Amino acid sequence: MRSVTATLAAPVSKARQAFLRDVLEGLQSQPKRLQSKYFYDAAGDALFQQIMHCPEYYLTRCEMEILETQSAAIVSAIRAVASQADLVELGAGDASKSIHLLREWMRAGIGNRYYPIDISGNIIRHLQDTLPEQIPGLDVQGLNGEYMEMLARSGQTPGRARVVMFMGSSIGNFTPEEAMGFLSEVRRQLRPGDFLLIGFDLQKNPRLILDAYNDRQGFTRDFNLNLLTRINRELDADFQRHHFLHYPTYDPSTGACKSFLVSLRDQAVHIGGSIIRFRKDEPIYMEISQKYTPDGIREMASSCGFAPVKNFTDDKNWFVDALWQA
Ligand code: AVJ
Repeated sequence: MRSVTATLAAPVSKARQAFLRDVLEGLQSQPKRLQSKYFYDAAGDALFQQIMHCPEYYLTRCEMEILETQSAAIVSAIRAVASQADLVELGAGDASKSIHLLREWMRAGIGNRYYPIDISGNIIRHLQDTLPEQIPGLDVQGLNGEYMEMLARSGQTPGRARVVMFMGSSIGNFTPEEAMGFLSEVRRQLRPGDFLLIGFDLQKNPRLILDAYNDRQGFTRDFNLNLLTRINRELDADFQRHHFLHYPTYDPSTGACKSFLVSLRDQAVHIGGSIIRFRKDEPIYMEISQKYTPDGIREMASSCGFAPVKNFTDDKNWFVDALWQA
């Protein structure tokens, strides 16, 4: 039985097809690029956990400080306008930061429904299992899928406002133009009076930013190289990781923090039946983590149809959770 199934072609899932299409399209463009949303397979999830514990990666600690110390203030700013509301979180992850807000949310009696949205089914199952125990009375309605589709699915309960959370500087993985398109789309799904709570990493000493994406232990390098390993495994490819150099950059004049993998030699790589050629020193653009200024954040709000309500920052002023109203 085993040998029979082994000779059958592996089922070509829709997800694999989309992954292959995106990878080939990206590597056949000029300049070559890959999409950072594919970083997060099981190994990528584990590496991102390691990154979050690195001394150089300040983002998580800054936002944790904001939510630990200012969740009550965030909830009262919302409560001042909306007496009852549902919470929706885009890219909820393990919710280790959001849990502080959820506690205040329940305490304030503003609502008990929480819709965590995540592309990882494992994450959603985990939240569904653990959160109701940690926060008695919380009604967790996990949604596994793409942000916009699931946001539409979460729907609007008549008589209740919605508060959409998009934390952790996930918005940074869009270019400013892409971010504008994405947030305008979120706005279209909301009604006047609804809220968006969104995390932005701020422009600061360029050295600090570059170090955060170039940790000494090499987790960020492995996080980038892991996508090549994932492509090898899932798309029948033959990348050799040691023939690529991880090259992180930060441009303080634009706030663009970009990472590249640079080919160390002329080489050809087979991917799902296609051949991709690399010249020595040719880069693959892997990820952007855009950094913003307070002015840039305000401008982003108004060009996407939101009114800024209040900014919540950490003690060092390195990170902002901005509360906007539709
Ligand atoms: C998960 C998107 C917030 O861009 O800072 C960390 C991902 N990339 N180190 C970020 C990441 C390299 C991270 N976000």
